[in-house]
Amino acid sequence: MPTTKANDRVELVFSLFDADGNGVLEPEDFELMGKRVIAAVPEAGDNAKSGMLDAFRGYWETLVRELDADGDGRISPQEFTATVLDPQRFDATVNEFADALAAMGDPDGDGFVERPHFTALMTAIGFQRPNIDALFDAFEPVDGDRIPVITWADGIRDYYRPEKAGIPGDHLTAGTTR
Ligand SMILES: [Ca+2]
Ligand SMILES: [Ca+2]
Repeated sequence: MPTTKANDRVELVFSLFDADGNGVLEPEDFELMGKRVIAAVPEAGDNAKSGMLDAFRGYWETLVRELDADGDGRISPQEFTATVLDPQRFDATVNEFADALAAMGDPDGDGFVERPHFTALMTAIGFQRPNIDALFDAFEPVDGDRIPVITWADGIRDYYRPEKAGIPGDHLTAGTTR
């Protein structure tokens, strides 16, 4: 069974992915969020930016293929909850997304994500500042207030694992649900 924490994490993701706030996920949400996210790190390379947009589109395509139970071309909150029941269907998509987002956070390509880039990207996705700060701290930043790219990418993957609780990503849901 998914942990309560995993359910909280998925509920939060739904509310953020619904970028236009109309209560359902559609392709427009993913275009909107993709544009916001690439605007958050203007100095990122063109490859990182196009990879990020592709990852958002790929995310949507996987969601609608796997979860649109009533076939209306949109994902309702109820349809979305199935992501935690059968997560392996989303592994490849989450991997691509995690790598694309982490790459956006490392525009100089040194293998580390500095706090200002992390904060800008997570703010663009829609997370709240105290949660973002707590998550970055939980990743145990090293010299220069930065974290390895892989730490963040792995953290994103863990976020979607239904069996996980007590992970850094739980800092993102603190104070946002119930
Ligand atoms: Ca929407
Ligand atoms: Ca639907």
